[in-house]
Amino acid sequence: MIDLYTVPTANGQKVHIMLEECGLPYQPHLMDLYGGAHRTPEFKKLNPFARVPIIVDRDAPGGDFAVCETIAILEYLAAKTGQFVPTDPRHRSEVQQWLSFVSTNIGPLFRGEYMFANVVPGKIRGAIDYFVSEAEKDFGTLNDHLDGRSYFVGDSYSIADMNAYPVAATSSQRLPNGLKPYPNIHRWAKQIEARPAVQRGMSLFTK
Ligand SMILES: N[C@@H](CCC(=O)N[C@@H](CS)C(=O)NCC(=O)O)C(=O)O
Repeated sequence: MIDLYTVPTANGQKVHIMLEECGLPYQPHLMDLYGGAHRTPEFKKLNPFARVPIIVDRDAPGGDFAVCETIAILEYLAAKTGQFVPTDPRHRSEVQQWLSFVSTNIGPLFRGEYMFANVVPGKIRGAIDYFVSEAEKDFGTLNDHLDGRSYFVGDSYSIADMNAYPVAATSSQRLPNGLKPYPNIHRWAKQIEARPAVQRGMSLFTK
């Protein structure tokens, strides 16, 4: 059994999708971030970074194993199940490159936009516009890459697609024109969205 501590944001949804896709039994726990559930000493023993999502693998060899950071969780579950990562070193590296680009470049831009639009007092227009325009540039990069492709890497659905899909489906709603300027992302996302595991993962804690 895997315990999942999460919220239904893009980061959480990436892990929900992978857990649904790989078929491991898991128990989801909704975290009250506004109430500070992720900052309690008890939770920080599991995740010193005080963020979600995280998983705790109760069946790991050697005892309970907590995995923090979204792309590390995707990699762990792929390694544990032998699914959704290519074995060829070149393709494997490409998967890692797309994981990194989406999570370490695009993710923080949406965090910046969200913070300046909703949390930092004064709604600083210049800061919001900066984060949005940088995110739009990176969506342009994703759109160019997906031209003529069914998946991010090679001919197979992988954790690179699972990591990018919630950004395309959820985060893009915060861009002024959504996915309209990005027809290749839109086409690719429609295909990913048709997967039953993706639908289950995306709906966790949203109904
Ligand atoms: N680098 C982390 C970022 C995770 C993250 O920012 N999670 C948000 C929810 S989507 C969170 O826990 N926020 C609480 C906080 O920042 O205090 C990852 O990729 O998992």
